[in-house]
Amino acid sequence: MSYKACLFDLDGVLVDTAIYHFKAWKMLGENFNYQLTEEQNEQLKGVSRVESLNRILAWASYSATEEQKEIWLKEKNDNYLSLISSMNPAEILPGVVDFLDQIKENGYKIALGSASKNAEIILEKTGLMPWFDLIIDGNKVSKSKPDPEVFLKGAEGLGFLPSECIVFEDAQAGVEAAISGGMKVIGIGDASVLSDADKVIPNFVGIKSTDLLLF
Ligand code: B16
Ligand code: MG
Repeated sequence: MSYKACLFDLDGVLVDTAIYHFKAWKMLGENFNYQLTEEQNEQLKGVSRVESLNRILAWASYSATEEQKEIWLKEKNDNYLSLISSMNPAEILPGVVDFLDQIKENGYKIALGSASKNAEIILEKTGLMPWFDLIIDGNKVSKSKPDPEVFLKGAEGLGFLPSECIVFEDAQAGVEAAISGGMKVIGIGDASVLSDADKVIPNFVGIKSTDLLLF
């Protein structure tokens, strides 16, 4: 298959913002005396903000009104925004810039497919924006991963069939989204967690655009 486009998840693939999400959710948990663990935070990767809050409240066995949830969603995001306010290009994950340079030079189109509503801020702060032909983020979709909407909109927006796109994802929900969208998916991280992906690589170090022909 000759691929025409690469669709990248953001958090955990291009930058590591999971640590900031974790800190911001932990701060929020103090409101209802709940201590979020790192293992639980793993299960929030790729999951939307609303769904993340619902999961945390369920773990805490805390039932909140819709009004209270709105207040807490804003509070969590305010905490998160202040934590990411000093992000910079040094926080781009290893090998990413070299790989983006190579695929751009070789004519592949590049899109973002992220659940985050803060994706554009992060791309600006880290200087990653110029590589992207299209941004599909949490503001542009109504269904979150594992629904394939974010990646299908990416393929359609670039003018390609799903089968012409390769998705790079670090979360199980995102891997499922790519598969149900009919796309090839490369997992970034731990092969035992991302076992449904077509291939798993630990990161982009040493990955070349010619590897796209082998995936
Ligand atoms: P926000 P991704 C996801 O981004 C994160 O992995 C997930 O932890 C977060 O809850 C979600 O974005 C929503 O983020 O609160 O910034 O809208 O991995 O899909 O790039
Ligand atoms: Mg991710």
